Amino acid sequence: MVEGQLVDELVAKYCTTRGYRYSYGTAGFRDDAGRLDTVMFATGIIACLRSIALDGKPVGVMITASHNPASDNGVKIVEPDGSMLVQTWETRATELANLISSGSAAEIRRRIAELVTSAADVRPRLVIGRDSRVSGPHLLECLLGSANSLFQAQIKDYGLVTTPQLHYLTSRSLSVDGPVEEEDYFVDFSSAWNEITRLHDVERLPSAGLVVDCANGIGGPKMHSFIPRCRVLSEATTVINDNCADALSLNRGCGADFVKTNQRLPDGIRDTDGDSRLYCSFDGDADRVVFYYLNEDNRFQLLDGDRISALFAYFIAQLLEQSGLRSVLSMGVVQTAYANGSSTQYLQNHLKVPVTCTKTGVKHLHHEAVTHYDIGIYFEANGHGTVIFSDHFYATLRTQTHNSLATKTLKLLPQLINQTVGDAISDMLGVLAVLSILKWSPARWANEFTDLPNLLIKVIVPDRSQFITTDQERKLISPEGLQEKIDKAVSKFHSARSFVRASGTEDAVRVYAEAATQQEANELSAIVSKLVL
Ligand code: 16G
Ligand code: ZN
Repeated sequence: MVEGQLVDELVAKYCTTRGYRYSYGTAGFRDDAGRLDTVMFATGIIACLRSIALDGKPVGVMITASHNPASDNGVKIVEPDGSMLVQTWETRATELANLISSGSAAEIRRRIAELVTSAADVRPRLVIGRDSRVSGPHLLECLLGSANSLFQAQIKDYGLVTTPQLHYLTSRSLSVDGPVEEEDYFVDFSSAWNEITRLHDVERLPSAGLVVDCANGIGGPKMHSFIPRCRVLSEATTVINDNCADALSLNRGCGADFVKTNQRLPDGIRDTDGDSRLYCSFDGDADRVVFYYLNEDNRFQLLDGDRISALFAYFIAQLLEQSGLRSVLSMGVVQTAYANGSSTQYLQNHLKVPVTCTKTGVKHLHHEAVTHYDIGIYFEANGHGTVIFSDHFYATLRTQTHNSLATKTLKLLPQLINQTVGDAISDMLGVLAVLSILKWSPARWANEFTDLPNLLIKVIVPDRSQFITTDQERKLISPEGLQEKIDKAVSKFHSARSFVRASGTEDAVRVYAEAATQQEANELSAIVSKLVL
């Protein structure tokens, strides 16, 4: 039985940000860091209850606001297998945070007592990490305030880690008896890299070096720990924007989101640097990566999530063919409506690989990839994604006695790729391994298809909740009549497509337009933007 007085004391001490409305959205709770104390306290309770409901299995908690400005922060809960929190529990998290934020003292006391006493007599286990934001330690204290005082949780705090590290360490804590350390992450992925590059006699990268922009986030120090363990890369890699001690520089003028949104080089790289190097940018918590290079005219060329999917699909299809497994193992790509139409055409018509479209947000893509394919490749155009391999994939490869180079490579790939969630470091390794094995320069990679010109803009509307979509966000059913008008506008342009959806992370709607020429895409975008206002 929980003492009412204890609850009162804890709420008074840790829930100083009351009166706000909170919502556990696409990527957990996210807000200005100064408004999150109450959310963290509520998240401590929900994470413990989730662990108890799963018989004391380790549940992950990551404190991060990814690519948001340095003054924001956030938190998300990770299932014991490393995947995102199941949806029904997202609702519970939202409800509890709002009750503590706005309920009366008596209501809060009653609800918390109910939750704690109805939980089975199991000691919960939490695996915690945070990114480099200065608000992290204080928010962690608020989370521990409930997890320790109400549940006496068993806690493993990994301190500063990337989001994908936390997902990986959570799933390892489930599968391994005994202590799991951050070192395991470094060892597992660097060993896979060293093995696959040795198998293919890779002695150099197919570009004149690699430059990694770490968004001045937690990816910077992690890359410095990781890269020296990797053969070839240790000599070929330059890490920039790695100053996570300068709190305000996080995601500022650099990082995956900046590069993708502005379609330009981040601070720290000049277009006079054109020297056939390959560049990539992580976001603030290193779960997203996009690549780019400077072409012969020193012009910036982006290689985004669509390109990463296409590269993996090309390579794995070839391996399946060579090992005679193309008809035994199913492989498909999952995209969102933002995927460039050319990439979808390329996958379906050129590579003959099935493509499915889902709603925006990693959990939707992940679910689709797991449900449909033995090898499920999913990337959002913004660089969020990974490749996942089914039990049937592993079982099939175990029965392969004739170990050709292709079969050996297929066996190694799953170890190189963090399957729990998109991971900038491991995705980067995957891309570099494929490029090195194929001996493809960045320009050769870009040559596979030409993107349709497009434009993505944000429009501020009075009420974005009016914009309700269907068909994986490709069509509007509300406001009434708007979709017909968009269709009519689209029909006036060549190879055109446009859709409108409410953002899940900002108070705005997003308008995407794509057409045969940039001028047409811009015109279409202007027409549709006017229609939504
Ligand atoms: C979140 C999602 C990201 C998605 C973005 C869309 C996760 C971990 N993150 O950041 O995948 O692309 O939202 O934002 O799922 P929007 O709804 O504002 O367009
Ligand atoms: Zn992120």
